[in-house]
Amino acid sequence: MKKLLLIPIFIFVIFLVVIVIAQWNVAVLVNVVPGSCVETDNGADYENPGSISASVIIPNSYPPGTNSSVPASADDVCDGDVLFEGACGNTYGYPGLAGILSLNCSELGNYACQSGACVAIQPPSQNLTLYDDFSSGSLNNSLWEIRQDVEGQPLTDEYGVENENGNFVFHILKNSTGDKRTYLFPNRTFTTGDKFEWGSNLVSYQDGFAGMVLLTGDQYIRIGIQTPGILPDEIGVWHITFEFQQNNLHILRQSPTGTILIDDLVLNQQNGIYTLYIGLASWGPEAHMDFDNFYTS
Ligand SMILES: [Ca+2]
Ligand SMILES: [Ca+2]
Ligand SMILES: [Ca+2]
Repeated sequence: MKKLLLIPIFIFVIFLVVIVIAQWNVAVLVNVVPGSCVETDNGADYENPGSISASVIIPNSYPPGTNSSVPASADDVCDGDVLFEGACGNTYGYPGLAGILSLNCSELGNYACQSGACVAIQPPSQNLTLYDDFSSGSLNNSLWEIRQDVEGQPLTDEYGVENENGNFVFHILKNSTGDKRTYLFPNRTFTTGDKFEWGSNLVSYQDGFAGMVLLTGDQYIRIGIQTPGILPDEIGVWHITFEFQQNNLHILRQSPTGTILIDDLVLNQQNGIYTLYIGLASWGPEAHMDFDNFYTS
């Protein structure tokens, strides 16, 4: 009986390895009620966070030879740079199998595991140095302040440095009614020649929200980075660059799927002195963004 089971398991594993090219390993493999396995992404799909659920078959100790089934589910999760990915065997012609596979995202090249998927890391522009990646696990008060919007709305329900899937980030979450906003405020000024880059991870949202940057100091501009219906609102890590040029604020946004958006905003003063608020405004029921990997010139 056991030998019979091992053969399809072996074929299933080999088939996965061949089909996705990446170095998947099998963490868990179980027999499921045929056809009961469903998942929200596409099998061994490292690019998209997903979840899997199935009726798992458990042999009964008595009477011998009989089985029970129990419902089970799992989300794709990260442990450091290792992705644990649920996959249904029916995607690969094995409706009676389901597995949790693991993949070290760094083996794909310039990838890291973030929020249940392997995502491409955007290398920082040349000549930039790390400002903060929150790897200390707490907010460095010499580098940052947490601020309300200059318009005075209350702070969001959650904010602070948190470990999200093995990586410390600055986490902002709003999950109650009302218009709430939280910003990270770098304790430094910017002027002509300065650059500031970061990763802005739009994790989830329902209805009204905006990833926002406020330019303050010698000029005041409210800058929407992501917002549904007006600006792109792709889920995932956005790579944002602010470059202060002579009388011009050059903004580059690279979306998770690689779309590049460039904006140039007129700065009225020559070599003005500016500060930045970087954060999230939400007036819908839920919005979650994480900020990480700030680089500066
Ligand atoms: Ca999957
Ligand atoms: Ca996946
Ligand atoms: Ca980090």
